[in-house]
Amino acid sequence: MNDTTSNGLDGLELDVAIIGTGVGGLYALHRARNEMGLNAQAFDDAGGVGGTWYWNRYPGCRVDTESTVYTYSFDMDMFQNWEWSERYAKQSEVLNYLNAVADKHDLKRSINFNTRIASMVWSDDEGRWTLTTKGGDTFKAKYVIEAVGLLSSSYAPQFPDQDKFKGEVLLASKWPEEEPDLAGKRVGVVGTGSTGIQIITALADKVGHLHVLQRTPQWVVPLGIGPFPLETREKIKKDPVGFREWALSTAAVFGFDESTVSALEVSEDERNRVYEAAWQKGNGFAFMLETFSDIPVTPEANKTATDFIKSKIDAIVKDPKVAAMLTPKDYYAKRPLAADNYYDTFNRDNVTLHDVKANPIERFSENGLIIGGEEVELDVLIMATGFDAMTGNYLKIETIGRDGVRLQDEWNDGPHAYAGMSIAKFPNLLMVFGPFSPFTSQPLVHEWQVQFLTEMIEKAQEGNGLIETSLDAQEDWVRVCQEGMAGTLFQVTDSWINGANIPGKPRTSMWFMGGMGGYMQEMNAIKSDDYRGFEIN
Ligand code: NA7
Repeated sequence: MNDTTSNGLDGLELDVAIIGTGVGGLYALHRARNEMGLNAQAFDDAGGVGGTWYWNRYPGCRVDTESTVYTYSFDMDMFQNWEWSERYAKQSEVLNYLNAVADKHDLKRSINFNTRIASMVWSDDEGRWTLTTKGGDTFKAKYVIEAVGLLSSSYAPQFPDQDKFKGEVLLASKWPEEEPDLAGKRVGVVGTGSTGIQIITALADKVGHLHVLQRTPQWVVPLGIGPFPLETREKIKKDPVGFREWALSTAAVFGFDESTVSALEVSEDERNRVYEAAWQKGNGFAFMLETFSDIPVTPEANKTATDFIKSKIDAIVKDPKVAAMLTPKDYYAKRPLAADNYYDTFNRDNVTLHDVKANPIERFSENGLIIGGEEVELDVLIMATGFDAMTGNYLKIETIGRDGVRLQDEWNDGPHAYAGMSIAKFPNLLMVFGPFSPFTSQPLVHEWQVQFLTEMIEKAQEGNGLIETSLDAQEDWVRVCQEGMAGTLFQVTDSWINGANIPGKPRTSMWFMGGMGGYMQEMNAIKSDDYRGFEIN
């Protein structure tokens, strides 16, 4: 529903334009308009708030991070009293929550939905950005906050002859609002990342036959779906501020303390006891980070985890050939995956696993797909093929900074940014969870960054209204981040974390690896040092 006609925005003059109304954008709007009294307006391509939770409504979609840390804390009353029904909220519940926040703080009257920002150009003379919508409207803003999403620029490879296919092709990340009826149908799923495994486990007992089209298997552990733990609710109700402080003090902000024990310093029995307990409890991030400290860092430690998961695959999957196909050959160092009963799903008679690396998807036929020369008949094909992560949405907007510099050229060899929030040569342009942000869960971190960057706007408003980033500070930040990532197995294992999932995308590091604690410490030092690396006047 992208608008290509005027949105009635021509001539608008704003203090702050916010692009995106997901978790980061909504809070940025609240801060700028409600708390700082600025003339702020937000813009979203979607027909409602929610960002990634607006678009990703595919079967089985839910957070796989504890709901507790999927909550804003700026509204302490909501933080303390919001009653999540499940340990991992379903997409509909997250969307309801974000709508409830937007309604309570009366945000929607300052949002233009169905409005895509196509370009923005900085003028030094005016000290303003000129933004143009896809519909051709042009307006100005002193500051732009891009809250465009880490994982929201969909990637959907095209297979030849799609026009010949009589069935339907659905993209998981742009799922139709009206739920398609898949009951009894022959359904194919391309992709076995976080999205694919949620769809596969949700649909296996609902469709006629499920064809899983797997290119690369991934290590999957149980999620532990269940009601929201009462004990946690009590803790939050009793001391919400303390709970938030604790969550932010952990390295990755996933709602648990990361382990400080090496997998290699304990006995095999102890290691297996720890892995078994984590397997029973569920949660992919906890399996990787709460069990031992060095799984994503040391190949030998990593192997202890993959040996354990492999033993589970072999025990659960009845057909040894299928078990072998499901067993990854690379490190457990992609974004960790979790879904309940994932491996059991492949024991079902109505589920067939295809290895589309060995037998590639060649093209569509009228009745399905030709895979390795054979026709697989399908009524529906679901593409769960991921995202152009981190940089994708920034690069979709033609962004011209000082002296005609194009963002697309500046990021040709990979992104360059300072503190995950700003870019040299692009004054007054601020990002929520931009490149080189901390490698963490997002909502509480978005909130922390929005607080930081809106305080910079506050300071600029007291002066000439200009926020700039030093090129030297930016390149130092990038170097430190790259060095941090180089010491991990994430960098050498193909995934969206390093850009390897998109053909032609430069493989690069895009993260601050010092944990949230390290990030806050660094950012607080930057602030006390008169916003070192930024020039605010
Ligand atoms: P991911 O994790 O990038 O997974 C995408 C999947 O799609 C992955 O299994 C890919 O296989 C597969 N893929 C991509 N292109 C093709 C083609 N051409 N043929 C066959 N298979 C293909 O994306 P998700 O949406 O699952 O998750 C992204 C994040 O969103 C997730 O981590 C959460 O944080 C939210 P490959 O591994 O490249 O061989």
